Amino acid sequence: MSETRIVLIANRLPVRRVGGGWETSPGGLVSALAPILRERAGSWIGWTGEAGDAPAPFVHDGIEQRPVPITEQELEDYYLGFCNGTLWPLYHDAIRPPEFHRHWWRPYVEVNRRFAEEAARAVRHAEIAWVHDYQLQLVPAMLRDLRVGCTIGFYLHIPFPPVEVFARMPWRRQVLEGLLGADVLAFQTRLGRHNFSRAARRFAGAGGTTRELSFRGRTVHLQDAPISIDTQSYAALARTPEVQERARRLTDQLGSHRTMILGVDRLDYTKGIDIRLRAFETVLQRHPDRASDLVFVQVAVPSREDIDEYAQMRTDIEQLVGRINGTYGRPGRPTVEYSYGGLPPEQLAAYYLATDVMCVTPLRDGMNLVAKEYVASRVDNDGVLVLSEFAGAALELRQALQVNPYDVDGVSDALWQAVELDPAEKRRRMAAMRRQVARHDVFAWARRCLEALGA
Ligand code: GDG
Repeated sequence: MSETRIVLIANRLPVRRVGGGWETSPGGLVSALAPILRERAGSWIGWTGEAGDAPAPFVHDGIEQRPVPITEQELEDYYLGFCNGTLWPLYHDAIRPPEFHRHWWRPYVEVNRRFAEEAARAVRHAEIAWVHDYQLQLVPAMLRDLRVGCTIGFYLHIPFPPVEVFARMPWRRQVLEGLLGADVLAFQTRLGRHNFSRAARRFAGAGGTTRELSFRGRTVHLQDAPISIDTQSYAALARTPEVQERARRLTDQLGSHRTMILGVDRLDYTKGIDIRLRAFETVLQRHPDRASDLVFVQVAVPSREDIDEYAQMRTDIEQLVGRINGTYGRPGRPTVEYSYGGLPPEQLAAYYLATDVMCVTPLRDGMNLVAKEYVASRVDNDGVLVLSEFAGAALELRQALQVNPYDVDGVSDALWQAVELDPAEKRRRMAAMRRQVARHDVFAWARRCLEALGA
């Protein structure tokens, strides 16, 4: 790799305000890119998480942070509205009806322009601007129009939907033209890349193939690059005496004779939390004599609570938990242990390590890092992963018990199969999946993306 300077543009900065200062937000993307940006004197452009005026650029942990301001009203219309009420459901197979409002679209354009202008101030000729995710799809073309002469990359973290679904969007041409401003567009999966290529040819007049499009006299390269995790650090955390002790304590608390099934997700309708609970209820109905041997732990991380849809979903899930516990649990011994809130990383690692079965059942998911983190944490080669075939991760984690999350009976069968799986078979499957995530970690992902950008 050469040492070309990189400017990363994402909705959020990799830091958050704590007291009077800033602290780095945890996460795979930040840990993979921070060393690269630091080495190459790079910058990160993004929002601080607080509405209103933005602070002046500052350096944190060796990386220049360039905050972009977002107003309260824009948060409503750009972020909760267009990003999460229009694009998020549309790109996840329209599993909730996307809403199309012109008063959401306009702020999306304005905020994208602000990010592009900030990028143009930060990046110079022959350097690389790397734009991330669905909040900023117009930035590549806007930045190109500002004629900086940099190389422009774009990475989409969520799925790109089939052309029939994408076709509904009133601003489909503008979004495609925005993306086609990039030199390299990267997707989580081959399917995303193919869907995009079709949409670009159908609605934006691009020519070419699923690998390379020609658009307004330029070539746009399409790539699939499945994102991953810092595998080593998950494995190392799982090996610490502290996490091992926490895992033992958790097993004791839940009852060491009970088989633990775990779900960990942002509380989002794409994640299929309700379906897996109904599948678990079906297991209990079919095997009532085993009900006291099973416990389902669901960690639901609060997300987008200001959107009605999400508040309603929380109520529905909590009712379902109540129903299952009312039928199969007893006071002080619930069958579903549900918590609404996040866990500190060491506790999450202990949950991964203690659980017998990990249940990941999104109806559609760009990748799903939780599935990979679980595998990376199983340094004992134990545990079973039940995984939706509609998560990007399913293409790599072939030895998981794969399910169609729309099929409640099928998920229920897989859960039961997981509970009863032969120990040698478990080890064989887990060892194969661990090799996969060890080889294809987030550092390999970053190298692959940056190589395509000539970095
Ligand atoms: C989007 C795409 C794509 C969760 N609960 C806790 C916690 N987490 C962490 C997990 C994981 C992350 O949050 C969730 O990542 P996912 O990939 O599962 O899902 P999204 O948030 O929807 O992410 C997705 C991803 O972008 C990357 O491209 O894979 O498809 O939708 O890292 O560990 N972390 C802690 N406590 C919790 O309770 N500490």
